[in-house]
Amino acid sequence: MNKNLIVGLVVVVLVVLGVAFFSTNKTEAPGDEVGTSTEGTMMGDKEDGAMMDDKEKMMGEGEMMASVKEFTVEARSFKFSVSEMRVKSGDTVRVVFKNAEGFHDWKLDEFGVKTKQLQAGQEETVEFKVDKTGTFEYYCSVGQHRANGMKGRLIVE
Ligand SMILES: [Cu+2]
Repeated sequence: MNKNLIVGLVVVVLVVLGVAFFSTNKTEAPGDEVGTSTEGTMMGDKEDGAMMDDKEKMMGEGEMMASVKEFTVEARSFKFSVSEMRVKSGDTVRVVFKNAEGFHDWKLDEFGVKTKQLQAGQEETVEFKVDKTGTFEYYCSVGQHRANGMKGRLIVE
């Protein structure tokens, strides 16, 4: 009888403890979930932060790449005032072409740019983006002007 009573008590105690443990676990469980989701949010924030950093870096590089290089080229018979232009790939090149004397134009085949053929005193501005590296020759396409020295080099690095 005593044994059974003790076993009974132990069972009751175990059940009570079990219920207490279960309910404690139950109340802790939501806390754990909150903790996990908070971690998740924090990780999410970190990822967002990293992505923003990357975007900022890309924008920074983009801004550096997207600079406009302007050259004023004066034409005379038979030469250009600028015989060499150095730019970086990705740059936008702006050529302010001023014809000081004679009848001339400014042409660059590889990038498909050219001014109209201008009378003395006229000027025209052309703008183009360079997306390939190399050395390209610009020239005057009037008559034999190119052969006579009206040419120059655009160097894209
Ligand atoms: Cu010319």
